[in-house]
Amino acid sequence: KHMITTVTLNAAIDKTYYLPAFPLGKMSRVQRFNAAPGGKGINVAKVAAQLGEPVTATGFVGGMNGEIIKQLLDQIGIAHDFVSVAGESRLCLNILDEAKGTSTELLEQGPSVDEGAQKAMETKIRDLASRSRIVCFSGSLPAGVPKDYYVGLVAIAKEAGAYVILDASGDALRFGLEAKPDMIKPNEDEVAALLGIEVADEEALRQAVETLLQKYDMDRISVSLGGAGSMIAAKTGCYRVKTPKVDVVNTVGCGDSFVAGMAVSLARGSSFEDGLALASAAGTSNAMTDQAGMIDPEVVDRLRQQVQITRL
Ligand code: TA6
Repeated sequence: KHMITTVTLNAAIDKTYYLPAFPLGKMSRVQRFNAAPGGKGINVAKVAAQLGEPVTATGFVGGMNGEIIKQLLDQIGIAHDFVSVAGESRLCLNILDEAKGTSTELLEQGPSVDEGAQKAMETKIRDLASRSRIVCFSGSLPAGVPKDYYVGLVAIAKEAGAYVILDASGDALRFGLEAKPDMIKPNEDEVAALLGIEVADEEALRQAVETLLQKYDMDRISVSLGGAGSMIAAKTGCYRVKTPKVDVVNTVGCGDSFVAGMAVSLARGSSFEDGLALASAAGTSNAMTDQAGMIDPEVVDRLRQQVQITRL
């Protein structure tokens, strides 16, 4: 079994507007836009598929937007197995101001998920995880589910024998940690918040991630440092990863692309360092494209050879 399953509890249509300028309080006509199936887990699925690994996307979808999300996934050949809910899946809008190079995200709340659907998801995860090597849970929790909803789902996936990646933030991450996922991808602020400390510099960050890793008996913790690369703690030590400088077009979805690279390398049984290079290259390649969850496999191949990994 080497399939990857991605879980997006609040699936979305990611709509990107490309504007030469974005004057606030003024009317703009949108000449160029793109609509894609999105939400963090679906972005992970798209990038894993582009890297050539079999993947199944699950999560909650609802209404016409839910139908569109499934159709868009069909069009790009990604297998999916969602739980349907009442209400309408959300639209996540990313407005790229091409002059300023800024990205403004407007994320709808999405549908509320009732108890019946919550239970149905537990059954779905049990089934998919038993056939998967890796299960990635990504993104915020939808309305209607308890704050600790990830705890039960992560536990089910682990019991079924899958390697579990949890990419969430705030309470969803804090509670989810109790089920001891194998990997998490918090940012610096989240690391500080989880431990209730301040993280002033990279040395403090190293100590903090190592503490977290031991506390929850995890396999690895990756902390993105944006254009400066990332830091990753694993059982064998802590590493600083530097990625090559590139022309950044759109950073939305870089974290998801990193997770996808990690999941692919774990599914393939690659070495730790090769996996780290692939994940970092996938994240960087995503930043060079104008769509979230989009990479260029040839660029990834070139970049992964330029990723520098130093043991701290
Ligand atoms: O990581 C980027 C992104 O996937 C956007 O494309 C958008 O769909 C958003 O995240 C959703 O994040 P959330 O945490 O609310 O699921």
